[in-house]
Amino acid sequence: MAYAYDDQNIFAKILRGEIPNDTVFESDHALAFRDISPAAPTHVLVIPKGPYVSMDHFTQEASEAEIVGFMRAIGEVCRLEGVSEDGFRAISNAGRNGVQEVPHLHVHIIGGRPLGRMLA
Ligand code: D5M
Repeated sequence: MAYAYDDQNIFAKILRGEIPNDTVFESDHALAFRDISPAAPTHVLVIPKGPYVSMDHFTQEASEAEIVGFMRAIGEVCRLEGVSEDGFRAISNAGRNGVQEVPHLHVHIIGGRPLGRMLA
């Protein structure tokens, strides 16, 4: 499947510095910032700096350095936010069925309170 990336999406604009964000962590390959509408005391979005729509797209087309950099950023955020010990949830919504609002790959890191079971 070919993926069309829309470079006018809001996270692309954040990466270009066109709109502000509350940055938690940044590296060569990833940016992490607070979700504008937090679902829990910790709610951080981790995004790759490259133009990828979803986890599927990313793991097909990104370099190993980008993939490693992105995954390491997720761990860094968990440690910086202090959610490693009590636990957290990492979610990446994709496409229509996944109800993805912003078509730039992002992982939600949610924690800081008991989250309950979630499989739907
Ligand atoms: O969720 C997209 C998430 O992105 C949603 O939780 C709101 C968040 N969002 C949207 N705009 C911004 C800005 N400007 N800053 C921070 N967070 C934002 P999904 O349904 O997974 O696509």
